[in-house]
Amino acid sequence: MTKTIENMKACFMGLGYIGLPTAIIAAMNGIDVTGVDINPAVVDKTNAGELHIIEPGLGEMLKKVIADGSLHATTTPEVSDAYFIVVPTPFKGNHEPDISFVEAATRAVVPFLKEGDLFVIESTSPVGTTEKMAELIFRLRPELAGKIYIAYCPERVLPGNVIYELVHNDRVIGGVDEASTDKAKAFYSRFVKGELHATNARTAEMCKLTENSSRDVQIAFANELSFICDHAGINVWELIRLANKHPRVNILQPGCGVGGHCIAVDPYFITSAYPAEAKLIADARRINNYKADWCAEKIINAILRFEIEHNRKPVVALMGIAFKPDIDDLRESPAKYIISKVMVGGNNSRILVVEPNVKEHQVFKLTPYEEAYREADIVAFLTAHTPFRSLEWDDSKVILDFCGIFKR
Ligand code: SAJ
Repeated sequence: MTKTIENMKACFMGLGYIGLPTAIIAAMNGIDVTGVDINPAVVDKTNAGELHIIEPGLGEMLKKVIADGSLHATTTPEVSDAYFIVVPTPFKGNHEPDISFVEAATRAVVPFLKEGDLFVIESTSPVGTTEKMAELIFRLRPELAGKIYIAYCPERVLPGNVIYELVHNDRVIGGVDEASTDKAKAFYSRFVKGELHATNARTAEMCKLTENSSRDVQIAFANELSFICDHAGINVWELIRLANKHPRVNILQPGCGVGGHCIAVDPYFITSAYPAEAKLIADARRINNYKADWCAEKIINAILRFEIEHNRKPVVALMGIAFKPDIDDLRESPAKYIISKVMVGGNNSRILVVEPNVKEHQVFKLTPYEEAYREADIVAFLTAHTPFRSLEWDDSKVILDFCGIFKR
């Protein structure tokens, strides 16, 4: 006999930035949760009630679900009624998606599957992945064909606001058949207050890729405007502010490029599969990647010009390493890429690297932001961290404001 949703046991494969918070929220809602991660350090830390990721408010929730036994972590799956694949899907050198983690996690749960179980992929995946994993499951366990429920349900949460968004965002759920969609909807309705929109697995997979590609294209438009305005002698920030006064125009903000693990990655899952059709999406990727090189070149040129004009090397402040404002996540950051390029091309100038959201960095020696701003001849703003906005414009410095701190 299959269990009802009320007394379900769930197994989350992957305790990262999405898997861990989802496992915690499920456990908070009366589900008996096993959290699985291949990294024993993550498992030990989680069982000790300590967060290995940074997410406001989540630490107390983890302590509670560990203390009351509704969540425990392990390195191998356990018999459950529902399995969730929440592992990374990076891309390979040629921008082809790498679904090997999804496949490995699927293979790991296959021996535990039994009639009536639910199997859901949350990892961002190329179109067709859920069907592929269904084929894999039935190849290894043919007796389960037609007897388990398989669906795709992408996450949409914004790091930093995960607890709220996991509960309140609408979600798209696509099963390999209607019964699977219904079963997955019943599970998510235990803790999601947003609407649950039913579709098929391929559409749900494409929906996730579409959301992040849409944002990438919109940011590329803003970055392209920044190139045009630089040539035309127009303040791009003022331009966008004014254009956005139109009731049907909503342009995003230029920056020093697009970073993180989602927006700079997911569009490739479309362009690699549909190269003939996905022209605009591919161009947006190129524009947003080029923006970081363009910023690095601007800084290096400013350094060389300063040397010629002042007959000495400038002090250069590079403000922000994180991939977006007010977070401490430095991975896949265009700012970090720019800093590395300037370190190489900056003609041995003294370079002060600033990142107020982290205490120390393995490679860069960090300088407090006010001190760096005071000492520098050239200041490049790479990430729009809130504290930078308290600095005052200084005419004696060369200021390269790539992320709109002063909007001048
Ligand atoms: N950025 C700009 N200009 C803007 C907005 C963002 O240059 O106007 C840059 C940021 O600085 C950053 C990059 O884009 O480098 C991405 O930041 P983000 O805040 O747009 O997105 P992420 O990567 O933190 O999270 C996105 C979200 N997706 C969408 O907004 C469509 C989130 O909802 C997803 O859950 C997440 O990707 C994911 O995991 O896929």
